[in-house]
Amino acid sequence: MKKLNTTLFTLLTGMFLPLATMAQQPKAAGPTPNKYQVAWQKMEYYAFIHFSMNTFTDIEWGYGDKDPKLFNPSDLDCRQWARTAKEAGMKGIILTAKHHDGFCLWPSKYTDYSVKNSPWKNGKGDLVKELAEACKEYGLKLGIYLSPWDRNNADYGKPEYITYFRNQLRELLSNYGDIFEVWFDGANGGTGYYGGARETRNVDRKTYYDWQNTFKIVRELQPAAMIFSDGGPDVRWCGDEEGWVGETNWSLLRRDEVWPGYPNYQELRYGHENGTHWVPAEVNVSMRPGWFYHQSEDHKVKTVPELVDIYYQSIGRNGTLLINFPVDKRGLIHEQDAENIIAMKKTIDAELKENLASNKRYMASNIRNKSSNYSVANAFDKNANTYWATDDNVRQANLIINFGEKKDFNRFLIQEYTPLGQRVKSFSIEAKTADGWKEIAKGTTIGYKRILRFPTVSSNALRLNINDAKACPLITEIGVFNAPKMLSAPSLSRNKQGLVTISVDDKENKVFYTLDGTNPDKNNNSYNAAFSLTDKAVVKAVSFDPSTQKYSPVSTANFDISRKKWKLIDSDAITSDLMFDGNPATTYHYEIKKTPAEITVDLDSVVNLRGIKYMPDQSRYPKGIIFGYEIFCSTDGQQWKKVLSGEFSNIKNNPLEQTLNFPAIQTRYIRFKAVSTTTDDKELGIAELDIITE
Ligand code: FUL
Ligand code: CA
Repeated sequence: MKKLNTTLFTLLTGMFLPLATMAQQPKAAGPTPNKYQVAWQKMEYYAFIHFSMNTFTDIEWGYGDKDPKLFNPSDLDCRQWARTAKEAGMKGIILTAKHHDGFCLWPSKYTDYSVKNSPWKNGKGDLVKELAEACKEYGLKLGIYLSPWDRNNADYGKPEYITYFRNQLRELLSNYGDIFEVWFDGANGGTGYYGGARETRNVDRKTYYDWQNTFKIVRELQPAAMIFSDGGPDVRWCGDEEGWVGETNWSLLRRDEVWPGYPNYQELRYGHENGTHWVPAEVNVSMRPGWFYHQSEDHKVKTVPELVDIYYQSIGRNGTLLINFPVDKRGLIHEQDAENIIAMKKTIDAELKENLASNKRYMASNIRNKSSNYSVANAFDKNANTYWATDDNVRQANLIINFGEKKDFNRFLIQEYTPLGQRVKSFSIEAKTADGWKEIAKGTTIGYKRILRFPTVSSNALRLNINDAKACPLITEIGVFNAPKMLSAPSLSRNKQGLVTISVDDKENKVFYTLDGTNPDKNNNSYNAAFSLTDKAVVKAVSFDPSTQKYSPVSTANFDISRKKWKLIDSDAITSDLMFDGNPATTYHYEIKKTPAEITVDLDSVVNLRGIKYMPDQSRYPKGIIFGYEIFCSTDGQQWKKVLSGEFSNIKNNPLEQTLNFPAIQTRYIRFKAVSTTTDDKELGIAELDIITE
């Protein structure tokens, strides 16, 4: 009997204890992620590869008519892609198995328009397979991009194409192991080759693809895979291709209102607060302006500070980050792209290295049922399954972290326990000062992860205020960090008026400069505001972190005589000053009235000229780049002397600033003749024009 009693007791408590804790457990609030979405979000950061026929034809959107023989990488190495992604801290790679031009990187049974008719590996290659193997070797997951739009296929626009599309989807989801994400682009329909028809085919983006039945194929063959499109169903587009998602970012969406090609796509940047489904945002952005490789963009690889901003504007705003590598004609990630992305990863690791808030004294305004199951310590234990929670009725709460001594900090990281929904609508953080609590920064939504950046604060304590929430807040992780200052070389520019501006990436650093050619340090001129420099001078500048006494690399600018009084002759365009403003991003567009076009500049006084600097239009689709040129000089604007002629040999592929040198000549007027241009635009696009004097 006694035995039975104990057994009964154990049985009963065994039944009731979990029930008792369960009763305390918060209920889900609104839509919640499924377990695959939870696992996917933890990947945070993965690579995109755009590589296909377009790589060889130097375009972004292939028409679908190019010969498969053009696809011929010389040194293709998927292991180099995987190694780079791994070193950059990424967790997977998504490949453009088929882009809009319809060319397939795997030997699809259903078309001849694929690698099997290319010279690469004598038509025996399978790029999806090679990448799948490389990913496996490096412990990365594989995803595929299969463009719904197919500008090669003769049936595009007809019902038959849907069968073709689904057959290809089946091939990709059956033969290459686990697929973590299937990427369906929103660009659909338009002009194309279409098996030779060469016409425009528009489709009803909402109905043509019968998406629901296409999604079923993914569920059947790869149940764990995320389906990406403008409106999910599992992952949504972030609404831009620049590398950011809204500061307010709900992982919720009124999903039934959105479809691939959705016109109000800007909403996707913020999600829908009253969304009906869990559809988190993914931020897709390329290392370069284009998605595909173009040699002409070799000098436009995103810099480390730009990539760091992208990190905070995506992962730091409740998004995942999908960074694209435009693999080059060799079949490799370009060295510069690899270097910058790895440096970005190292920078972020250093910025978020030591959590100053762990193992400190905490005090919360409310703890759920006063239970240790929901204690504040749960928000500092690095365990994604435990969290600090409040009582159900709470919508405002605060938590104080007492550092025990003065600490410097400039980053705040916070995560919600999203398996029970996204709740917080507004929060702020404060630092304790001699005059009480002072606000440092604030935010709206949190979600899976939110990171705030702010100027360095020195304080003994930090207070987090949850100011509004849809339901009681559940906070799974909090971090406070002191990111080291970014010490990248300053950038220097001088405008037409002769004002020199020195800018640095980290505004908390000090800047020092010299005008005599020596390397600057903290004993030299300290830069506080733009200064006037009308003479010819070499300006050298450094950025300096007072807390570590470290310097950035030195930047040097050779400014010649000021362009203040320069005038463009034969043109009344005020915008001509755009080529004298020291800003590469602004361009003067000179309308070509007669060919060859020429522009004449009056320097206002006679100088001893020995060179010219010309920077073509730096925009993504530059206009009127000068190829063949002639330079003339004159002291009176009547008598001209030709001083140089030639070609800017690689300017189309590499549109950098060009420098021309010639024996010194006295001149007041310069005539720059465009003997030929790289395209037959009706204008010349000149970003900057400058001179070199003796
Ligand atoms: C876009 C496409 O049209 C681009 O070519 C690229 O694939 C990008 C990721 O998505 O919508
Ligand atoms: Ca300019």
